[in-house]
Amino acid sequence: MGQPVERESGEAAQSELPPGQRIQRGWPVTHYGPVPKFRPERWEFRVFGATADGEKQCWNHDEFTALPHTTVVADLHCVTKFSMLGAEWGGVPARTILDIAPPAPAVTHVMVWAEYGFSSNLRLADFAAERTIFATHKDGELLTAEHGFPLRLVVPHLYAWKGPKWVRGVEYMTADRRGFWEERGYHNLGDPWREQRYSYQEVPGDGPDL
Ligand SMILES: Nc1nc2c(c(=O)[nH]1)N[C@H]1C(S)=C(S)[C@@H](COP(=O)(O)O)O[C@H]1N2
Ligand SMILES: [Mo]
Repeated sequence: MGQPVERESGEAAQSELPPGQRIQRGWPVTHYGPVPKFRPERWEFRVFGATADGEKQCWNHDEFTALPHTTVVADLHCVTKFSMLGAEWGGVPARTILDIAPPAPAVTHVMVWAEYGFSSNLRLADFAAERTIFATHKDGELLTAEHGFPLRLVVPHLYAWKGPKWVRGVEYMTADRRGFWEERGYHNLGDPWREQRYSYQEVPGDGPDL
């Protein structure tokens, strides 16, 4: 797809395979636990923790759906070694959330929370990256339940476990804390171009003590 593009992080061109990955035909479903049922009247997206004004902010489903949308073309790299290339994700950029619900200056990391307490931690810079998106659509179609409807995070430059399906909110944090898979043996940072798959590969500074 298109010409190779230089990226700040040294990330290779979009739709190139990171080391150790192979292309998967179709779109497999990969997650831990059951697929949650979507109840629109109970759904809300919450931003909490170290916000700039100390208040939490909530959007119901109609309000969240009304936020400005954009599209991002990005690959999905599962740590179990399959990749899906060139999907077009539609949704709300993470940067928009940072703009409308700004973090306090001391915030360094975020925890992205999903149904059933699933979570993943990200450095603020990874969350704020230009292509990080809360996706409602893939290739012009609403997400299906098993792929995260009504909302999933896509962090194009990290392994896919860093993008929770069935997202319900973001916690702003002033120190790093491990999320669900990061506590269970996956790398705290998860850069597929550096093959940061497992926590035993971490070097001091990559994450909080296990
Ligand atoms: N809530 C939740 N989100 C999750 C996971 C999970 O276990 N729970 N697994 C992650 C992993 S490991 C991958 S590879 C992708 C898979 O997304 P897909 O099923 O749409 O291909 O979802 C990610 N998001
Ligand atoms: Mo995965």
